[in-house]
Parts: sequence; structure tokens; C-alpha cells
Amino acid sequence: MSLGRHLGRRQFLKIAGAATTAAGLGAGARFLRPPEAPAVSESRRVPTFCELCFWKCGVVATVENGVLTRLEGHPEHPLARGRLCPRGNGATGLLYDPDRLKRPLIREGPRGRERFREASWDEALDYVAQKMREIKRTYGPEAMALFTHGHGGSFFAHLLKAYGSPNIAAPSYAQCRGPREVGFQLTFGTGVGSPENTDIANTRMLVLVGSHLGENMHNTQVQEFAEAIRRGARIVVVDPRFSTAASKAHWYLPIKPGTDLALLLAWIHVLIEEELYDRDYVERFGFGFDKLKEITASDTPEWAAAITEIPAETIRAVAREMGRQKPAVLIHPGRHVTWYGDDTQRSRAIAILNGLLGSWGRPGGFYLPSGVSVPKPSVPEYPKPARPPADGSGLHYPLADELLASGLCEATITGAPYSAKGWIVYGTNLIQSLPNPAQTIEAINRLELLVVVDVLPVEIAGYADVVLPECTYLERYDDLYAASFREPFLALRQPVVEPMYESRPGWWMARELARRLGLEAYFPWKNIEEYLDGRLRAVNLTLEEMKQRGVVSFAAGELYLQPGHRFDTPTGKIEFYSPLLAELGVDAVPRYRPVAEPPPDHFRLLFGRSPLHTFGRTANNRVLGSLVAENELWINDKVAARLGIRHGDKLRLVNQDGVRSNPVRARPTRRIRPDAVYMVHGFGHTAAGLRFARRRGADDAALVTRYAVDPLMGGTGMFVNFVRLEKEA
Ligand SMILES: Nc1nc2c(c(=O)[nH]1)N[C@H]1C(S)=C(S)[C@@H](COP(=O)(O)OP(=O)(O)OC[C@H]3O[C@@H](n4cnc5c(=O)[nH]c(N)nc54)[C@H](O)[C@@H]3O)O[C@H]1N2
Ligand SMILES: Nc1nc2c(c(=O)[nH]1)N[C@H]1C(S)=C(S)[C@@H](COP(=O)(O)OP(=O)(O)OC[C@H]3O[C@@H](n4cnc5c(=O)[nH]c(N)nc54)[C@H](O)[C@@H]3O)O[C@H]1N2
Ligand code: SF4
Ligand SMILES: [Mo]
Repeated sequence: MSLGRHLGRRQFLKIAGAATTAAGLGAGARFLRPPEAPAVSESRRVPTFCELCFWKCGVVATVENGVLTRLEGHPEHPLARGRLCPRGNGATGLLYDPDRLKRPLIREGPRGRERFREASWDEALDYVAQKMREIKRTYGPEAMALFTHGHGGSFFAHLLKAYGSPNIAAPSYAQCRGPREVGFQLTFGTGVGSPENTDIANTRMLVLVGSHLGENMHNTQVQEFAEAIRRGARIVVVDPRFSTAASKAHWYLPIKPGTDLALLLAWIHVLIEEELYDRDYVERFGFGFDKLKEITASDTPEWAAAITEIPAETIRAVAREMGRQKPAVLIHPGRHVTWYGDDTQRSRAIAILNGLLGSWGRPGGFYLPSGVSVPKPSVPEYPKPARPPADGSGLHYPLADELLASGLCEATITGAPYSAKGWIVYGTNLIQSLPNPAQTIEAINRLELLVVVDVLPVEIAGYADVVLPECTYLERYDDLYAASFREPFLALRQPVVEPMYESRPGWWMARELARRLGLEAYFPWKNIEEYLDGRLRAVNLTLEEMKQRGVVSFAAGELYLQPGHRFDTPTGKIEFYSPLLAELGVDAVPRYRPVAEPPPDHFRLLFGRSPLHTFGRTANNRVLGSLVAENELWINDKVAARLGIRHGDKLRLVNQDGVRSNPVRARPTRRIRPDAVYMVHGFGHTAAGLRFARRRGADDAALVTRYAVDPLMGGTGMFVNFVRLEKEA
């Protein structure tokens, strides 16, 4: 079936006739078209999926005379439902970024100086393969590590496993959602995954504990959030900063940073004491309720009020409303939850609260997703690594279920349990995404090989021995996306235009390296089309059909809990008390412990997301940059007045270890507590090649010299840094 038929003729004409993108992006999109562009003689629409962030919305691209002119939401794609967020619309600014990496590069100067010479693909790949062979011979295959983020990295992961290394990590675990996954696994036997199984669409009460939906622009969730508001769902926002979501809330709780666990425990206490929890559900599915009751007996709202600075009456009132609206109450698990080092326990308290309200597996709480399995071509078994992963996950952090990017970095320096000698870094700018950049650089300086696969000359690329320029997601095939969702679906990423310059897709690089390493048996296909077609035929589809449709949905499984449900926990129940945690000698029911306070004249440094950017990956995008080009520092207006700081003043932040930021403009506002300052992450680039983004705003990561490690899974809490402010002359 053709996509045109899906869209209907009226919509098709609208799309084909439009030269620019959505309002606000028009101006930016226009300058990317060649000025002498002739009248449109050829217009195509190509479905694919987005990679401007990791949500992977379905896209329909319009290409006119070979130029990408418009991106919009795929109407049939469950995550897009016909709409993209502004970043997805603005991806033309990535494709046509004049600063893109264009050819393979080999380092000439010292690491970090960004001095390279251009090389042919053969030379660059031969170099990498030879080094990889040397490292394997000298140190064993485990001494190669892969850092990867994003859908395109899958073939590199496959390559590394075939090579014999277990060391594959993404910063989206220990620097992002790892604690949440572990907290929910401990309680319900399963994490919430991505896309999260939150049933915002049907909720009657949504509680956001620092998850700033609306600035955090995960498309589907934002659409459902807007619907929930329209339907009159109760919204509660807990955040030291009056976020966009807070402006939609019935209750806004300006919590003292780092004290959320006390609030969550007080809510648990009230639900139990006033018997507002779902008694039937808890009896049927729960384990350890009596212990939970006993241990939280003293966690009263009055106790929590003194800690959180939220009045006890407010805490009670919100808990009572939860009791009224249950089970269609969703205490949102958040996503970036590596805050204070107690994050698994805080996430577990959120899970317990949802369990008490009976919301797991119930409409308006968490639905039960189902997936689709699509076999891969058979290849030889991966060799079994002689050593366990180097990141310490199994050793020191018993509950980590993925590798720790921070742990691999630390092991590279300490050699314990052993060092990585070579890193491949695919689609992650480790200088801005791992805590303590000085440590990351120290690790890099010990490497015998650093390969960076990226689309832009970002900071990490400046340290590479070899830079491999990938083409953007709009110019390539990647592996299929088989999603677990309400209804499982299968989506295809395909090239919308030909690769520009000499950039190449990741699958091609991985396969070329495999050939050079004698691992071609792991890539038993002529080209990616053959690989994809083979996989698709196994589920009665073809590549031809998928190229037309872009996405295919399958029938949903059972969305909500059935009476005899067995949870995948050790007891088979929802664990309100965790015998496993007791065995490990840690709190079996979460307990609150205070975090360090800012020293005098210092503020806690908090950070989050801009609705118009994704981390640092869009800071150089001139389309999005025409709307928001730099970050600002939110500071309480009274504090600012006391310090003589006015709107737009340029400030430098100096952290507790003396690290100074780039200048950033002040934004005095009533919308933040006096004890914290806030900025969005991803600005303050220093790489010379980012000619647009360089020196715009400040980089929070540079100030994250300290981090609090989660003892259960190794996550790095990063809201534990303090800054004072210096005014620029
Ligand atoms: N200080 C601080 N640290 C953080 C965070 C924070 O807010 N503050 N957030 C944390 C969170 S939540 C996460 S998930 C991580 C994210 O951390 P990262 O995964 O490092 O995210 P980005 O900074 O977006 O880096 C993505 C890199 O991929 C490149 N890229 C973009 N498209 C492609 C492509 O198609 N192919 C290839 N090969 N490369 C591509 C970009 O140019 C960029 O260099 O960071 C974590 N670290
Ligand atoms: N536009 C856009 N959307 C994105 C991304 C992006 O880069 N751009 N990245 C995506 C990714 S990978 C992730 S992980 C998510 C991250 O998004 P979320 O998971 O929603 O949020 P965080 O970044 O953890 O949290 C930021 C919020 O927490 C508040 N906060 C800080 N300290 C505390 C505290 O002690 N208690 C409470 N209650 N709140 C606190 C901050 O004021 C801020 O509003 O966003 C995703 N969506
Ligand atoms: S949420 Fe926005 S940036 Fe992320 S995949 Fe969807 S459209 Fe792209
Ligand atoms: Mo994240």
C-alpha cells in the first residue's frame, strides 16, 4: 500500500505544495535551499524515523529536486500520530549543517588539539583494524570497549561481540535511566523501558516528580499529556523550579532539592494510615505490605514537611486525592533520574507508591506492553569473553543490568579490574555526557586507540586517533526498529537522500571492519537491503513494502493485569519489601537520608532540557539555533537582586572545585527556589569545528566534577555540584 493512500489526497497536496516547514521554522528552513533552486520538477515523499532524539518517531520526508524540504509526523506511526516535536521538524538543519564531518580523519597533533589530516576510507579503516588486531593480540579482545548511543550503533555492538568483547555501554544507563529501571524491576519484576509503558492517555491523576514533560519533549508523552490536561486529569508537579508542566498543575510543590524520597515516603505513610490504598490489589498481588507499613510508620507528613519544605497539609491533600482517583493514578517514573546517588531507592519508592494505588497494569497507570520478534540471519556464536566486563557492574553494583559507561571510563584509568586500551565511540559525546570531563580526558590519554564515529566535529572527536564520518539518519538504512508498545510495531529507517560528502552509514563501517578483522561470517549479507529484506520476509513483509509504508503495527496483547498474574520478582509478587535488598544488607524499604547542602554563597546546580534541543547534539543546528541559540541561567529573582544581577547579565559559574564555566546570560525569575540555579544541558561547546554552537552559553557537564554513585547499580548522581556566580565585566 502506498503512503499516499494512507495520507489521503488532500493532505498529500498540502505536503507536496509546501516549500517550508512548520511555523517558526520557515525562515531557518528557507536559507538551506539553494537560492537558485529551479521550479519543483520532482517531488517524493519517503517514510522513515527520527533520530534527533531517542524516541524514534515516524517521519514522512518531502524531497523536491533531490533536496529535503520538509519533515512531518508519520500519520500511521504509533509514536508520532502525524506529528513531530519541533526538533524532529528541524532536522533539515542537521542534514545541511555546513560543519558536518565530511571525510575520514586521522590525527596529526596531540590528543584534544583537533589537528587532523583527511584520509581515504581504506586508509582509515585499515588503521583501525590493524590497531584492533594489535590490542587483541597484546591485551585480549576485552580491552576494546564500545560506547554507543542511538539506534545506529547496533552493528558496531554486533561487531564488538563478534570480536570478543563484553564491554559495550551507553551513557543512557548509568547517566540517565538505570536507577529507574532497577527500582521498578525490584518492585514489579520489570522496568518501564523506552518508550515508557505509562498510560498517560487514560490517567485521571498524573504526578510528575521532577520529570519536566513539555520541556522534555518525548512526542507521544507530550501529546498524551496535553490530552490528559484537556480531559481534566489532576496534575501534580514536584520540582524546585516552576517548569512548563508546573504551569498546568493543580498542585505545584516547590520541593527542596534532594528531598523527594521524604515526600514519597510521607505519601506512602498517608495512603496506608488512612487506608486509601487499593486493599484488594495489594492483598492479591503484593508481598511485604506489613513490613512496609511498620517501617514507614514514622514517616508522617509533619516529618516530611520539615525536610522537603512542602506543608504537611499539602502532602496530605495530594495523598487523599491519589486515594480518590486510584487506580488511574500515575506517579511518573521519570527518565533522567541520576540525581543524588539515592536514585534507585527514590525510584523504588515511586514504584511502591504506584503499587499501593494499584496502578501497575491498570488503565490510567501503566499498561503492559507487548513486542514483536523478528529473527536475524544466523551467524556463528559470539566467542565467550575470557573476562567479565571491566566496568564493575557485576562486581560492585550487583543490581546493574547494563554496563556502566562511567565504570568503563574509570577502569581505563585505574586498571581495575583491567584497562580498556581501545575505545570506539559511536554517537555519544562523552566529554559532555559523562560526569567529570577531566577524568574522561585522563582515560582517553591512556588509550592506544580512540575511534569516534559521529556526524559532527564534536568535542570527543577532537581527541580521536581516527574520526569516521557517519551520514545522518536521513541518508541511511539502519537496523529495523521492533518496538514494545501498546501495540507492537516494526519501523524502517531508510535514506531520504543520498549520503552527502564522503560520509557513510554505520552498518557499512562495521561490516568493512569485520572484513578486515576476519569476522565476515558475522555479516553474511551483500548489502543492507538484503539483510533487511531477509529479516522482513521472516515476518511476511518485504523491504519494498516497508519502504512504502515505513511502519507496520501488530495486534496488541493483553494491556492490563489478569487475575492470576505472576510478577517476575523473586516472590512472584509486587515487592513492597524486598528480601533481595535485605540480603544485600541495604534498605529493603527505601529510607530517606539527607544529601549535602550548598556551602555559603553557593547554589545547587540543576539542569534539564530545552524543548527545542536534544542535549548537545542540536546546538549546532542552525534551524533550531535560529529559535534558541544558547542557554540561560535561571536564578531566583530576589537572590539576583541581592547580588545585583540583572536579566541578560553575563555570568560565570565557579563550582566547589574551582572549575569556571563559559559565560552564560542570567535569567532572574520567581520560578526557581533561592537555593538552586538551573540551565539546560548541551550548550557551551568548545570544539572549533562547531562554528555555530561554539562559545554559546555554558556547559553544565564541565561543572559536574563530583558525582554521587548509586550503591545499588552504579548510576552517577550529578545534582550534587554547587556553584557561585561571578559577573563578567
Ligand atoms: N552534565 C550532564 N550530563 C548528562 C546529562 C545532562 O543533562 N547533564 N544527560 C544524561 C542523559 S539523560 C543522557 S541520555 C546522556 C546522553 O548523552 P549522549 O548520548 O552523549 O548525547 P549527545 O550529547 O546528544 O551526543 C550524541 C552525539 O551523537 C552525535 N550524533 C548525532 N546523530 C548521529 C548519527 O546519526 N550517527 C552518529 N554516529 N552520531 C550522531 C552527535 O553529534 C553527538 O556528538 O547524557 C547524560 N549526561
Ligand atoms: N527537548 C528534549 N526532550 C528530551 C531530551 C532532550 O535532550 N531534549 N532528552 C530526553 C532524555 S534522554 C531524557 S533522559 C529526558 C530527561 O527528562 P526528565 O526525565 O523529564 O527530567 P530530568 O532531566 O531528570 O529533570 C529535570 C527536571 O528536574 C528538576 N529537578 C532538579 N532537581 C530536582 C529535585 O531534587 N527534585 C525534583 N522533584 N525535581 C528536581 C529540574 O528543575 C527539571 O525541571 O528528556 C528526554 N526528552
Ligand atoms: S520526540 Fe522529537 S526529536 Fe525525538 S524522535 Fe520524536 S520527533 Fe524526533
Ligand atoms: Mo537520557
